[in-house]
Amino acid sequence: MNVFERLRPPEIGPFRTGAFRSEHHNERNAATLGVALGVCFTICFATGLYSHALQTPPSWFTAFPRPAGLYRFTQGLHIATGIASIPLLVAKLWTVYPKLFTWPPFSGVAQALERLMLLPLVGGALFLVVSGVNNINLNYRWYVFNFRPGHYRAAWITVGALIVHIGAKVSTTRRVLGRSRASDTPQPSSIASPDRRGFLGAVFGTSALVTVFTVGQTFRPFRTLALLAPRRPDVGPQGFPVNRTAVEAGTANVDIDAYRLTIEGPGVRRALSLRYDELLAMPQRSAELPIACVEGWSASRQWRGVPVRHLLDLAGVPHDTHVTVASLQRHGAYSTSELTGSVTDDADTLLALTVDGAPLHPDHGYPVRLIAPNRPGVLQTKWVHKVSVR
Ligand code: HEM
Ligand SMILES: Nc1nc2c(c(=O)[nH]1)N[C@H]1C(S)=C(S)[C@@H](COP(=O)(O)O)O[C@H]1N2
Ligand SMILES: [Mo]
Repeated sequence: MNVFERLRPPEIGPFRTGAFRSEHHNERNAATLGVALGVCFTICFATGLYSHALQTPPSWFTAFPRPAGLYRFTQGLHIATGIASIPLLVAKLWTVYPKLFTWPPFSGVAQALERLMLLPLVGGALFLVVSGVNNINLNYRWYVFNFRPGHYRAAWITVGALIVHIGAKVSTTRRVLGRSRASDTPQPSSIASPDRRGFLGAVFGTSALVTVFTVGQTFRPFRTLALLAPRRPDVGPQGFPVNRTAVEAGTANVDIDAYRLTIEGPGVRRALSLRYDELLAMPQRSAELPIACVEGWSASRQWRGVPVRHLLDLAGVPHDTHVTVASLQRHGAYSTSELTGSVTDDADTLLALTVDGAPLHPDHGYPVRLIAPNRPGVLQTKWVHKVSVR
């Protein structure tokens, strides 16, 4: 006799036989929701790794500036899919939670391990959505950890546990989902009742609704519906959002007569120091490019300014050179950003002076900001005053 059989818990509460009576706690619901969650998490993982690589490039990765709107799409998708997965996750956990009370809890070492892996799987999944939603709502104060490293590690842990989970459940999933599709014979009522379809319909419907009410933050046709989104892409100075204002950054009162943009460092042949009016008098280029915030909102604008490549040519800097752009903002993670040669050499990588035909609003980086194709918003440095070449 198995030790768990002898240690059988009393017939009370959730351990009673027949304690869970809802017909929705079934394998088909669990499998259907599992497949949907698997798809969502795979999309989140891939788009998240791309976002990570752009901000913290591993040695083998080089940012590519085209297509210009790719990051806008991948990060919009990350947030949309992440949010869509919340109702699915809640429903999935509700569907399977009676299994917590099955007895015996496991019948062998393999099953014990598989069930143990549910801890990182469930914990990691909950952590990802809670930390993610918290981050896009700008609740930074609430943090006891650093969002990016925490979310990043949780993603690896969750996906690792997910792979084990898929391995353990693939045959059950095939069995319960294959059956109804393959046959035209009538289904037993507990399996394909209108009620069961109603349950999944409600879950997927909720998921679709929360998506519709948030994607407007990046998908313009839905912008008026972005009721659940922290940002509306058309609200803010000059008609689009601001992440850190000039007052917050300490760059609100730039003395434009004293302002100089410098191109300097050991890598330049001729150091440059340019006044604002000299910049305005240089050859300008226009480009329509999005600000694509890592938090999922994005807004496409018409920018005009001096191509970074043009300034580097004047300074005698060869092509394919890595540069650092620095802001007048002294502190904070976004006060500088790195541009690889592939980005600096793109004709649309600009030090922008105007947006939609008007000088930049202080909150959007007056007098000069960086704007480059296919780049996370955090790297589109505002209030730029220096380009350093090593
Ligand atoms: C509601 C759900 C989610 C939301 C709102 C969310 C939000 C975010 C945000 C805002 C970022 C950008 C962070 C930054 O660079 O500052 C991010 C990055 C990332 N996310 Fe999510 N996320 C969610 C779910 C997930 C899931 C389910 C996974 C994986 C399975 C995932 C994996 C990642 C990864 C790997 C990164 C890159 C982190 C880094 O740059 O170090 N996320 N997420
Ligand atoms: N110097 C500086 N530049 C910055 C930031 C910042 O905090 N400081 N925030 C970045 C972030 S997170 C985004 S999304 C974009 C937003 O640009 P916007 O405020 O003009 O819309 O600016 C980026 N440039
Ligand atoms: Mo951002």
